[in-house]
Amino acid sequence: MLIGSNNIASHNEDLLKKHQNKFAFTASEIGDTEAIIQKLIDFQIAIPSWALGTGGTRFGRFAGGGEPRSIEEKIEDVGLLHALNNASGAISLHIPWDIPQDYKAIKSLAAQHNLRFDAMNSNTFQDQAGQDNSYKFGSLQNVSKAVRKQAIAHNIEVIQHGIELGSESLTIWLADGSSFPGQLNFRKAYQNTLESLEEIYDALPSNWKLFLEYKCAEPNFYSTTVADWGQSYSYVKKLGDKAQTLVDLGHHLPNANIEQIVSLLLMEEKLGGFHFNDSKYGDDDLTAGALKPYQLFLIFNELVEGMDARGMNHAKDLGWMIDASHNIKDPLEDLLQSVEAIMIAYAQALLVDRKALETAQEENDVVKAQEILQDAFRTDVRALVAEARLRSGAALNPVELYRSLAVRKNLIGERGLKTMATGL
Ligand code: LRH
Ligand code: MN
Repeated sequence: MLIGSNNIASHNEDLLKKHQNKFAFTASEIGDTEAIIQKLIDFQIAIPSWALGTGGTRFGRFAGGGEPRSIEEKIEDVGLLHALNNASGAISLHIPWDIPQDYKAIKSLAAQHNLRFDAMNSNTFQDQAGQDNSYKFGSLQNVSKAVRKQAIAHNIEVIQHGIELGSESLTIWLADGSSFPGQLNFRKAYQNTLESLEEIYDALPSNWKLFLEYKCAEPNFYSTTVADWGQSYSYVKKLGDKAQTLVDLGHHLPNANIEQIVSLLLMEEKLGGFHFNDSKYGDDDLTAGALKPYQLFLIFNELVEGMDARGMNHAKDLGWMIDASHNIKDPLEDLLQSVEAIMIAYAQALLVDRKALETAQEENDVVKAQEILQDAFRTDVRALVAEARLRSGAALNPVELYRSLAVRKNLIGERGLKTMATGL
């Protein structure tokens, strides 16, 4: 299903007056509105190819219908999101869930939808049909050299797919670990993983990045071989400049101070990118900003401060990706809400009066410092984010237009009720 500029134009026309009033008020409250809007227009968030269908848990999966049946239909769905918010200009593929059969055709289809290919994701956490060796006891850590060799070869194959598609980064998340004390020799597991990562690192083209994603638990429930930022940091530090850490917001132990981790990794030039989502208990993969919008703001506050301290390009110098799983929401509506929440947190972080905050910090004026931060967080920036969409040819209210065009009903009409997308 395609959303044409005429659909967007008539939608915006209906909402324009109300938007202009809100925008005029917001702009009157905020200085430097133009610079902020340009930054919002430039900011693109990659959509995970594995989160375009209904997710589930071991207790059940409630399919919503009209799910993409192929990589082509996944690209169309991300193209649809991008047409609605002009902020989803990239797709992140997961191999083997999305193996491109015809690179040329896939690249031109993506180009038709103004999409580029962001980080490629390898998968050594599931056994594929006909696979020689099982990853039951891990992949890069495995005591068996044959298993490690197989996992290394898979990652190098994923890099090859990415080179053909114009991607410039590989994300490695390892389920590797143990579920019972005594099961694993931690030192050997670390050494095996490091040596395996070194072989993968050596296969990276010069302009590529390797993102090592950490996770505190699941599917192993006693130890994870890349369990936290410190372990990921120790690997990527040893690997070299092309290796950096990837922060998935749902991969932390309860009450972890993620914004402090982000600040440190950024200062150490070892922050590669993000998997945005939200969670209350574990790796819940819920809509970004749905439960902890203040934490998302505090993370962007550290990002803006740390990136400006290093003169980094906000839009280009880090990997901005969503990683979510939709158990009850329409996957595309959920993704539209996540992008909106991320853009709002970024816009609020751009509002923070950095000079005044620095002065308050230098004077240990704790109350003033909180006032400055919360003034930005409590500023309604939705009209700014909407204005950025309006100026870039997208919809003032993406979810409302998605619904008024009955997109899901149309997709079900095209694809049927029982279709199931590859992924989680
Ligand atoms: C692991 C993870 C990883 C992906 C997978 C789909 O929990 O966050 O980023 O490979 O989800
Ligand atoms: Mn992730």
